[in-house]
Amino acid sequence: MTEPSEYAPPKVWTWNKANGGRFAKTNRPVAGATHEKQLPVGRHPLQLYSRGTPNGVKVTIMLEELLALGKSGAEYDAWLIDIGEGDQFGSGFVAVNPNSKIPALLDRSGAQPIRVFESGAILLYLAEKFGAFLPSEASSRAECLSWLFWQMGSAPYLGGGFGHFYAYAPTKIEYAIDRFAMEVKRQLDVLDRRLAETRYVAGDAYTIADIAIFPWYGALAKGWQYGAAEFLGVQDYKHVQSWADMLLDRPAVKRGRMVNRTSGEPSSQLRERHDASDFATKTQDKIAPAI
Ligand SMILES: N[C@@H](CCC(=O)N[C@@H](CS)C(=O)NCC(=O)O)C(=O)O
Repeated sequence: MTEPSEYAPPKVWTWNKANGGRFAKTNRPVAGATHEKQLPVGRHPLQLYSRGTPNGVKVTIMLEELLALGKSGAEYDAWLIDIGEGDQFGSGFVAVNPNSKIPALLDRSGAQPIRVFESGAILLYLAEKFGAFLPSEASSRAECLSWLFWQMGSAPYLGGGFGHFYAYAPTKIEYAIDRFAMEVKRQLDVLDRRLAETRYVAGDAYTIADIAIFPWYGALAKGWQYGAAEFLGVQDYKHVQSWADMLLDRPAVKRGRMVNRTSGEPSSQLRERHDASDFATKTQDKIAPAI
């Protein structure tokens, strides 16, 4: 083990902006809006304010799956929220999500707009609204919700714990990386053992549990997260690998992964989505071709 730090916490913590590391520009110890800014509103019933991160992609996959099922009420405008520039602290965004994090959804299909924040709550809201991807029979429903909430409780250890200390922290702290690598490998094993027994996470049917888990643990298995594929030995989780490949074959998953994406191949980035035809005409390679 490397030398422990000499740091001794003071009696009372104070906000030292210079210590904020990679996210210093936006991280704050207080909530609320920093500036007045209204959100744009498009023509569809559902307005999504998001970005193509794992939490954002859960919702765009769900919406594309609903549309693929023929649920036309799931038509949506996906607006890009630049969380690196602090868009999540604009007054309009904070009114839709007081927690200032993407994704946030505004359902304008009824007499009064309904706001929904937290990706798990958004998946559940959409599943109930459209009667899809959530079993109605009690035991299958319980299994689906158990895995949905497993994801919501587990991913912060993967992202905020492992990903942060392995990829983003200004210094490599062995204790922190060890602690969270162990937990993430345990989580991958939980999922791998489950997927050895069942085709989808909650059983025979594809559900919001798969839609929630894939953008985090499928992406980790495919080596897209934190440059940590070899470090975590992700190839060893064979059932997670084949489940992720199966989901990746779904056209709605392919489309959902493109929405609000701002990095990677220009042809894979549909920064805003306002119409189904945008996938063919508005990706970055088409609207901002390289010179
Ligand atoms: N539990 C929340 C987490 C959302 C979240 O952490 N969003 C991140 C991007 S993936 C974000 O908006 N970060 C901006 C910030 O923290 O200021 C959910 O699942 O919706």
